[in-house]
Amino acid sequence: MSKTLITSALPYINGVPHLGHMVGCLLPSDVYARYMRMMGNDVLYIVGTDEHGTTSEVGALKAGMDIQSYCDMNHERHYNTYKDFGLSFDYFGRTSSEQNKEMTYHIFEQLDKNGYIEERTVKQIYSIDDQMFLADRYITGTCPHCGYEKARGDQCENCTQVLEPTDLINAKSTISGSSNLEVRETKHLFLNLPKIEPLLRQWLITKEPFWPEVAYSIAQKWLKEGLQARCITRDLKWGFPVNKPGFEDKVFYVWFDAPIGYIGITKQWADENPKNRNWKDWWYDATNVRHVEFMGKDNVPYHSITFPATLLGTGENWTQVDYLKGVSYLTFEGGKFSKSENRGIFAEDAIKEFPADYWRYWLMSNIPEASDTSFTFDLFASIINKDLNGVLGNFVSRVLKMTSSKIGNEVPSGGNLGALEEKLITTLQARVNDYFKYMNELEFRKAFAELRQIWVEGNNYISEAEPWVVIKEDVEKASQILRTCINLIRIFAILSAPVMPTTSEKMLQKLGLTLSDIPSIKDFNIAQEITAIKAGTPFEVGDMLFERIPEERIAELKEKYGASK
Ligand code: B3M
Ligand code: ZN
Repeated sequence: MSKTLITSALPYINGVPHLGHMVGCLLPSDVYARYMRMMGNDVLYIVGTDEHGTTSEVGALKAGMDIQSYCDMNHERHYNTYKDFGLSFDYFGRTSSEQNKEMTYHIFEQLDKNGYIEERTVKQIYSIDDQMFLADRYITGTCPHCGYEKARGDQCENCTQVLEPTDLINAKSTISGSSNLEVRETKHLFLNLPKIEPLLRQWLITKEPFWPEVAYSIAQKWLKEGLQARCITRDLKWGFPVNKPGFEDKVFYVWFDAPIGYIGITKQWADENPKNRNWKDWWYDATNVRHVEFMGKDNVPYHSITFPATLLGTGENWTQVDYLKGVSYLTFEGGKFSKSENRGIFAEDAIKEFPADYWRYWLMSNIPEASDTSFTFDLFASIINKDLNGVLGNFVSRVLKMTSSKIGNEVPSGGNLGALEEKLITTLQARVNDYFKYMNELEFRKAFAELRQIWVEGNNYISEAEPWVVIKEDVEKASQILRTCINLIRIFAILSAPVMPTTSEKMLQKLGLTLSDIPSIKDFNIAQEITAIKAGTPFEVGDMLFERIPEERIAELKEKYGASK
């Protein structure tokens, strides 16, 4: 069985996840993990919180908590939110774990031993009013490359250029707003990227045909502009103390230990069950592992350049990323999500408004793949109403209600499949093949457009077959049509499971089935699946799968979440 290692970018512990985060890495990684499991692969799906850095220090300060309790509390909060969204990770860990410390130390030692670490005295920005060295992202100013005025000290989100804080023009502290900053000298450790570059180029060439454009082009842009050594230590208290004499009072930079966190978290997972699990099977001298990473596009440079270079520099055989799914930005009603301005819908609130599957389906079928996409409540409601309630929900309730009232609450017997069903089988098989093809290629928009078409085929079939007319003259034939439709419900449930796991269970439940009864979908053969449920099987009509979102509700939501701000 081939092994698929799936990782989602690790959300910052202090951040409040909004729909953009959900669609940028968490949801697509889950959908893919579910799909790959159903395809019969051995899947390990890892997520967790990214806990170090000044963002956490500042977050704890604002919350009036010590940093450890602050992280413990927020870790729990992230975990619950993602569980509510139906994420099926195998382990949800933390970058601050002992296991990650061990990994970080080991990797650093190898890099140092191989001559890829250098000491440099650097000038760093010290905020006199805040009484601290300012972490990169707590300094904003004008980007020297594109002139964007709100560039952060670590990266310009406008042109994605990675920056050093001293590059910024008119810098100020975002903690206090003070521009009373001075440059002080301090000694730091640097990862010598130019020295690793030849290895990196060699490695990257092997990825070209497999990476989506958005990821590959960002990596290439970086290489073209020339790599520079990156500082991997910070003058902070919160983080892993540097394991090198003379640097013990510094900590590793959050972006050094965060991606190592994928490995550290895997070790957390393995440590919970050491008999059956071995982190090395996935990460170290591992064979037959395909590693797929999911992230927002601003994270691409770290995952396509810095982290691979870090691993290459160890000289050891670490599992590298095979496919990097970089996702563009989701905007909110054409603007930015902002917690402080109460603008946009955040994951914790979203789930109180509608069930997870509504969000999962909307977000995945509108995922910003080629370019940025805007979430609007109008679009959201229209898709829920048309695709989910209209196409899928109505088909299910119409079929079950009709069968129940005309024939009874058991799958009807009678009649063999005819020409219309042959046509249905051919059309559906072609669509299913395309759906799987797009899922394999991680082309989610195309995949879910195809899934929708699959549901539409069900509606087309019942309209053409007209069981309500046929039944007046030929009960046998009408029974066969309805039995076929009930089998379509099962097929739709299975195919929808990666994106709408709860709805899928609900659909199967109506037929006395559950997802765990479904064998691998690897060779999904419609001709066989269409007769899988036999005559005589009891079913329940039950509730409607979805609720229509009325106009008034849309207006209410827009108001509540600052859509017109
Ligand atoms: N925490 C950035 C982010 O959440 C960062 C990702 C780390 S992935 C190893 O966007
Ligand atoms: Zn810029």
